[in-house]
Order: sequence, then C-alpha cells, then structure tokens
Amino acid sequence: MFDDIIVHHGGEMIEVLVTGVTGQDRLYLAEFLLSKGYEVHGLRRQTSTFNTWRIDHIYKDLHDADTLFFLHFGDLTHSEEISTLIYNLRPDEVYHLGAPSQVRISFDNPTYTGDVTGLGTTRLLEAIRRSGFPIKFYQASSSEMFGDVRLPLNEKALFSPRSPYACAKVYAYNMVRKYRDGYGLFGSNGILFNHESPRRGETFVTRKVTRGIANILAKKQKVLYMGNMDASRDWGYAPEFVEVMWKMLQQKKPRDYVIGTGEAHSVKEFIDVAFGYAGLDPKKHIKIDKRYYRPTEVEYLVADVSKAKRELGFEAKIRFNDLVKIMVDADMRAVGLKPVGEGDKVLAKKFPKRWWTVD
Ligand code: NAP
Ligand code: F7E
Repeated sequence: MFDDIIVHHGGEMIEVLVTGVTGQDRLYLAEFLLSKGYEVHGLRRQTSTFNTWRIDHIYKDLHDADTLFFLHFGDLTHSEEISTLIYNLRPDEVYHLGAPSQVRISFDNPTYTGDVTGLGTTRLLEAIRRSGFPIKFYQASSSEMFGDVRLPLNEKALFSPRSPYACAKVYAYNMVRKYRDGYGLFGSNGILFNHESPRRGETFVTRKVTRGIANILAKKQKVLYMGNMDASRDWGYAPEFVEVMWKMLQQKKPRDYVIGTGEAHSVKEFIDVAFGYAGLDPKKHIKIDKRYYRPTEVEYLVADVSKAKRELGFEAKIRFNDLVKIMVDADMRAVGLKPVGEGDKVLAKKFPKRWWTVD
C-alpha cells in the first residue's frame, strides 16, 4: 500500500484520464485514484444499452458539486476524438488500459486488435506529443509479449509474441519507448503478468472456473468445458497491481517494470484447488472442448519481480491459494450462496484498510 505518498501538488487537483472504464483494472484504478483525491475521467465507448453497471457505485450525478468522476465517449480507433479529449482535458496522468484483452479472441479479430491495441496507443501518444502538455503516461503492457519461455522473466528478457494480441502489445510497448527516448515523454510500461479478481471478465480462465463452481453449487450448471489445462500462469490479485501502476508514474524517471507474484501454477492446479475449496470433485464436472485451444499457445509464464521490489517496494501479498479462495467466495456470494469464508478472512487480515469495495 502506498498511502504515504501525497498526490496533490501546487494545491491543485490532479486530473487523470483512464482509457476505458468498464474493465477490471480500470474499475479498481478509478476507485484507487478517487480514494487518493484525484479527479478521474474515464473514456468509454458508445453503446446503445447501459454497460456501466460495474461503476454504478462510484458514479454520481454530474450536477453534484462534489463529483470527481466523469465519463467521456470516445473510441481508441478515432484519432480526432482522442486528440480533442487530451487537448480539452489536459490531464496530468493518462493510464492507458483500453484494449480488447482476450488473447483467444485476438486470433479471430487480428486487424481490430492491431488497430485498437497497437495504433490506439500511438494515437494517444501522438495526441499528447502534439498537445505539448507534460502528461505522464502509463502503458498496460503484458507478459504475453514474452511468449513461451520457461524461465523467470524480467525487463531484459526478449519478446517473442505468440498471438495477435501479444504482437499488438509489443508494438505499443515499443512506441512508448520511442516517444520516451525521442520526445522526452514521461512514459512507463507496466509489464503485468495475469492478475485476477472477482471483477475479472467471465471468459478468462480463473473467473470461468470460480463462476462455474458457483453455478454448479447453485444447480444452474453441471459441466464446465475447458481448454488447455496444462498451461501455467503467474496469477496475482488485481487491486495490488493497479496500485503499482500509479506508483510507476510517481517515480522521478519513467521506467519499465515487470509485475507478478513470482510463482507459476497450472490451470489444472487452479481447478483442483478451487473445486476442493468448494467441496466439489472436478472429475465429475470438467470436460475438454478443443475450441478453447489456441493456434499458438503460451504454455508457461512466471515473473522475476526483482526490479519492482527494489525500486517500487512491490511484493505481492496475495498468493495463489488465497486468490482462489477470494474468487470462489465472491462467486458463491454472487449466486446467493453463503461463501466458505476463508477468502474473506484473508482479505480482512491482509488489507485491513481497503480502498476498494468488496465484491
Ligand atoms: P478488460 O477487463 O478486458 O477491459 C478491457 C477494456 O478495454 C474494456 O473496458 C473495454 O471497453 C476497453 N476497450 C476495448 N476496445 C476499446 C476501444 N476501441 N476503445 C476504448 N476502449 C476499449 O481488461 P483488464 O483485465 O482490465 O486489462 C486492462 C489492460 O491491461 C488491457 O490493456 C489489458 O490488455 C492489459 N493487461 C491485462 C492483464 C490482466 O491480467 N488483466 C495483464 C497484462 C496486461 P468495453 O467495456 O466497452 O468493451
Ligand atoms: O488464459 C488456458 C489458456 O484467457 C490463461 C489477459 O488478461 O493475461 C490474460 O491472458 C490460460 C491460457 O488469460 C481455458 O489457453 C484453458 O493458457 O485466462 P486466460 P491469458 O491468455 O493468459 C495476460 C497477461 C493478458 O495480457 C491478457 O490480456 O488458460 N485455458 N482453458 C483457458 N483460457 C480460457 N480463457 N478459457 C478456457 O476455457
């Protein structure tokens, strides 16, 4: 936790723009920045139906005098909208989290992925450069950029992307570095390994499993169809990861950082621990559906977080077993069941002063 750092400078409110606002990280980040006294502006795409239910608890009527949270329509594929927003808002910090983030789906939508995730980043960087404003920029880079390497990965490791998603992220990562070197932009890449929470999208593997368990217990579902259960990931807890995004932009110099827990576990282990915690036998409920396999898979990823530990004081508090329990408890609660409760106890013990709302 970084409660010690003061966020107001020169007596003025610090304004930030967070691209997208409905995703897992954006929501935690918005809550975190609001708790720090920032004025937060979120970029959202135009939709015909309401899609902001996830932010209802922090959204107030615009006419309330104490409102610090604002939403703006805009799409990362539109240069003009992005430039106008940057120019009109003149934010102090931009957290660029907006991207179609499902790796499997990026194989079906490679050009859209490149446009939003790759070029969308360049649109933002160019808008900042042209504005001439001294805006700090956080880029949501990803461990997927490394590809399939069976060693702990740090900031010096080479990239070997294995999906359209990862290729687009490598392009965006490099553009941030070019704008930093060429134009003096304060731009940092956070190379984040998988981070999860009860707010994780329902199609990502961890949430798919914990939600599936809750549905099985609630007798709404019997079978859970899974893809490659041998793949391993370094899974951390999202609220801790968004705090460190902010911390990166409070450093004297912009740098790139790998963030993870330093432990890898397989999908099969996740399933076994989660089902066991909920008192279920996975053999009775799990089936394989090869449609969830990827044309090129990343089988193993684990972080070496030495630099972030040394320079940012980052060390993940929530490890694999606790993460599983937190997520299963939350999904049981979501379907109206009484949670097992160990996840809730972990949260109360490790984060007595939480800035995020309990799911
Ligand atoms: P997420 O829940 O999938 O959220 C993605 C967000 O991007 C959504 O709010 C989405 O808006 C927005 N978006 C997509 N296309 C857009 C467009 N054309 N214009 C504006 N917004 C658009 O992702 P997350 O897990 O919070 O991750 C946040 C960022 O970190 C992403 O860039 C992701 O690639 C990166 N990342 C995530 C992880 C992880 O483990 N979570 C790890 C490394 C990096 P809609 O709601 O309108 O679709
Ligand atoms: O898959 C395997 C799957 O979709 C994890 C994104 O936030 O983190 C995320 O990308 C692993 C893969 O996340 C199913 O094949 C097995 O090996 O939860 P995932 P991801 O692909 O690691 C990175 C860091 C990002 O940057 C991304 O934006 O699990 N797996 N069975 C499955 N995956 C899914 N989704 N569904 C299955 O049924």
